[in-house]
Amino acid sequence: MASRNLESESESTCKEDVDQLGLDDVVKPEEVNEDNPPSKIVWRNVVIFTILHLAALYSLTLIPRSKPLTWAWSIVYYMIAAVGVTAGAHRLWSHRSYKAKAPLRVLLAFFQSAALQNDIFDWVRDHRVHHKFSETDADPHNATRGFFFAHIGWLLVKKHPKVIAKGKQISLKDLYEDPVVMIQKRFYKLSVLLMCFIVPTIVPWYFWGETLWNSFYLASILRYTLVLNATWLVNSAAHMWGSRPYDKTINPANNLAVVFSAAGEGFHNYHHVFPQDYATSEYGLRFNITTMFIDFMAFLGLASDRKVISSKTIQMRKERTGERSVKLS
Ligand code: ST9
Ligand code: ZN
Ligand code: ZN
Repeated sequence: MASRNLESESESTCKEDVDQLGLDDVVKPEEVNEDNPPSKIVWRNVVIFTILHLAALYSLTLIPRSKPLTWAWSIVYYMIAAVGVTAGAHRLWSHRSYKAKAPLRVLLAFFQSAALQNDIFDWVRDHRVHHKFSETDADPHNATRGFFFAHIGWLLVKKHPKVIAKGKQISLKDLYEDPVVMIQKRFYKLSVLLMCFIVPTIVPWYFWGETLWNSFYLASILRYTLVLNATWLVNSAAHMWGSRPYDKTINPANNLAVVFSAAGEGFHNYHHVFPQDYATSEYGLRFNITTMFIDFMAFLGLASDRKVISSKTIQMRKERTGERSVKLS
């Protein structure tokens, strides 16, 4: 775990506690919101997501009829896709909270394709807009429009024009300059076919004789649907329920259930206050599989420059704006 000690020389400290992407400088709703145009439903997506969730329910009936190794593989593959989103699309590419060498970036791009959540480029663009314009019309999954909209509803309707207008103001230069991101974008459909559907289905069939039917429904469909919902919970549940130790004036909250389901990404009050911290949490490795993964990659020499917020800055912020804030005398 990278040190939060002010004396540490290897990682960033108090003076670098400012997010260079400017995502901790949040725009207020009154600066963005206007009369809401009615949302236009995209029926194609409604049909696809309905079928997907029905298929996931059907997959549950196959669990007693499949091999335990297939269950284990589905869980492992859940983690692979999760890490592609958390360590890859989120902490590396959206927030640049650490640096990754080319082999790790390639691995994370493949893992991110296993999650089928749009390519890295689109994912990062929407996520940066989410941080900068949080809880406004320009926030793609604006949680002030309710749990359903923040969870899945935003993928079932046309985007609010403000999302696209404000999104054009966000700098994406670093993404254009990263060949791994641009190549993944170019071959995204192929990589999804391979990583989200073919690889998870073939492995149990080839290595331990599982039926292709069971493999497909458990390791691909059920696993994909669960990863999707765990990710969406960060946008919905963790923008509504939980504690706000760092800033009680914002909606994002620390939600322990989401911490567990989303590989350590549920410390969302912390994350919106300090988006540049590679651990997305004050508590380092605790409950944080993604931070463990990044630390392991640093141990292998594939990750470096893990940014952490100093304990002093965290404490000062807690006292100034946290839920149980204590005024300094
Ligand atoms: C999915 C994403 O599920 C999930 C992301 C969740 C993020 C969570 C973050 C939480 C923190 C991290 C925690 C991780 C935890 C992980 C745990 C894991 C266990 N700025 O999009 P279009 C342009 S995806 C600027 O068609 P419509 C765009 O380039 C699921 N510009 O908008 C285009 O321009 P051009 C699978 C933007 O027509 C034009 O606008 N994917 C922006 O309104 C139109 O773009 C799907 O199901 C922007 N922000 O359609 C696909 N956005 O024409 C779902 C867009 O020039 N998406 N533009 O090319 C869609 O079908 C459509 O996007 C739509 C909107 C219907 C939703
Ligand atoms: Zn958020
Ligand atoms: Zn973020």
